Amino acid sequence: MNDIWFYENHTPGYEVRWKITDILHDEKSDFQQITIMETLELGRIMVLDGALQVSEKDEFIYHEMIVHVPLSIHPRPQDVLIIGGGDGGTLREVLKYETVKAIDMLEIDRRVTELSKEYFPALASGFADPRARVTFDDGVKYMAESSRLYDVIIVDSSDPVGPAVQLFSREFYQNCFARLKEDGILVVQSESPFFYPETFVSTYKSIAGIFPGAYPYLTAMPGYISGPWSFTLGSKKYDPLALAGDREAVKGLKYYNGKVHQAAFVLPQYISDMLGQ
Ligand code: SPD
Repeated sequence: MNDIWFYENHTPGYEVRWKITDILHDEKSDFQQITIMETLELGRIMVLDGALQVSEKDEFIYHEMIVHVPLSIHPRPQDVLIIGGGDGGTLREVLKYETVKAIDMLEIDRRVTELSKEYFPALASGFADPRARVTFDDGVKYMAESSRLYDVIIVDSSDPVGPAVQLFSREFYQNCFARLKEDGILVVQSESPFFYPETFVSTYKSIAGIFPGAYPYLTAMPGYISGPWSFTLGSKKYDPLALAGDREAVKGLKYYNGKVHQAAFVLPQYISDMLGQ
């Protein structure tokens, strides 16, 4: 194990490597290759089909930003749906809201959750909570067939390849809109605007074509591709910059706060230009 590296290939001209100190698990599930490794820099990581999904060291940034932005905008989130998010990090953060009564989670790959429970107990701590109802099935099918309504829908997907492709489709976002209450909020992870502008722009345009308000926001994820990482929020009613809830209500966060919330919606000019703003 002296000189083993995990290479993440991003584009034909760009790859990143992380020094591996141990390979803990490697399997082909029904949906994807799942690898769990110890790294020198990021601690323990989970990799799906060669793409880093979570690391012990930086997962708090992604999970706090995908959850606390929409849940701070909604004045009283009670029913929340998570599509994907099998590692449990998003669920863990949603459970911090006392107003939330029920969380449905649709994860396509049962093995991601089973392995997270085994290797990432800090991420998977929410699965035992009675408010969490976890179903291992196709989130796209669920959105097309369900009649349940939600206050907030969070799409915590992997990249738009393999099992996650349909989670980036206009039809899927249309079904999300239909499953939200009249003041509901959708948030999706929408990739790197710098390296994957097509995905970022098409996600924004799809959501902007369906919701009264579409709002991209940014963070920086050290373990992902470099530069900003984006999320896109679709809102039926609320302005994301006019926080209705108590933005400091959730204590003990490591990344998100009210100022980060406001700043995240400020887009650099090259990103605004992509969106025609
Ligand atoms: N390039 C990797 C993007 C992964 C986004 N999803 C992460 C899931 C964490 N719960």
